[in-house]
Amino acid sequence: MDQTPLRCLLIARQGQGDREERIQDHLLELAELARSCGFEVQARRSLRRALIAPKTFYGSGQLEALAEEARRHDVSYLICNDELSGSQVNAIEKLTGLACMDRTGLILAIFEQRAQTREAKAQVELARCEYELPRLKGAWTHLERQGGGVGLRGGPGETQIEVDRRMVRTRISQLKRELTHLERVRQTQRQGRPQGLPRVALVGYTNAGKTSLLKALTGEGEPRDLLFATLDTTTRKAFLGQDFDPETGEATQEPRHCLVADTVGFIRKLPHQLVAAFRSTLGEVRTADALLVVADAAHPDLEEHLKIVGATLREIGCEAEGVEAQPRLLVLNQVDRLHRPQRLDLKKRHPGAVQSCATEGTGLEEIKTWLRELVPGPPRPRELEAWELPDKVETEV
Ligand SMILES: Nc1nc2c(ncn2[C@@H]2O[C@H](COP(=O)(O)OP(=O)(O)OP(=O)(O)O)[C@@H](O)[C@H]2O)c(=O)[nH]1
Ligand SMILES: [Mg+2]
Repeated sequence: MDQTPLRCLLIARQGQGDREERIQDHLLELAELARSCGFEVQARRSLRRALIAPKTFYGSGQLEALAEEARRHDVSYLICNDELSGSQVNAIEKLTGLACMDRTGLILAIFEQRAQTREAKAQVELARCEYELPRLKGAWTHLERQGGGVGLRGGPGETQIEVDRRMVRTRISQLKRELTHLERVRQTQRQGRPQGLPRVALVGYTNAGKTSLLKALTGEGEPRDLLFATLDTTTRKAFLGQDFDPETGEATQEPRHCLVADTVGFIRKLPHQLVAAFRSTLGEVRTADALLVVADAAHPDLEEHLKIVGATLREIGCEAEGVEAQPRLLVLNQVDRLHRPQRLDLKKRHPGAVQSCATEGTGLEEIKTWLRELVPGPPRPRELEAWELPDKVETEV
């Protein structure tokens, strides 16, 4: 995206059972996503609709009113909180004259902007192909530009859309092959890392402060106030200090270190195409010796964020209990933004958690002590918290 931010309107459907407050929360998060993608948000609107209009999802009356508002404010994009089909996007674009994107499309666009390494680029393109496949509408110029347009018609009777689908499927196979190869490279790198050091992964909701904590622990990392600032896993060595004999004051152990990996953040309704495509990057989380689960304690939706993190961890194969369960420490970060009574309340709700401020280094010693005790020693039993366990009805992530 170029320098001048594109203006957008954000909309979300409010069905009969949806609380206004919840829809507003979703619109706020959508606004954060839009900002992180480089958009300027003109306005957020919840549209009351008991039933979905099959053709345009939101109904032509409400959409025409929005188009009018957009014209007045020089808005060119309409970003929708709801998942739309390809034909609904087309119908909305035709009716309003605005470019239309749904939430998954927006998250994919952010990932596309951020992807730096070959692996991240391939993962994001795979997710994009999986997303576009059921949405193809005839011509897929993006692929044709990549030189795939020659001699592709598969004989009489094959329509343009069939050709396009075949091209996307071919690209998906290529990308999967490339990712399998890159996964092997990653495994070799993993084996090449200093042996014997415990590997710890920072996981959590996006913008919680994972990278800030990496920086506080290892001196490296570039925190940014953007959703999905980090896409690639970065592993750095952290110095955890040294144990001293309290009587003699002499060092009793070798200085302790561990490897800390920063990872891509989670979000509610993280597009399943992205979870699937990022499986190998997230393998760093699955194979880590321990997890530091970082959360923004000052966020009004903290408890929901934790539930989403718990569910996403299960989705990628990290269980909270059982023989394979990794030791976990909940790090309630950004407590500098809370008042004392709020911190006390938090302590009651999450007694086993460390309260931290990554930017000032508060809570760091407690985290380091916990990490130091990881080696050596058997896993320590602990009480599981509600967010780590599946609900009777699983939270939608
Ligand atoms: N006040 C305060 N701000 C913090 C703290 N920790 C992080 N931040 C800020 O929160 C924002 C996000 O921090 P990051 O460390 O980039 O968050 P992240 O979890 O790595 O985010 P993604 O990589 O985007 O998923 C940055 O602007 C940080 O400066 C904290 O303890 N207190
Ligand atoms: Mg980060």
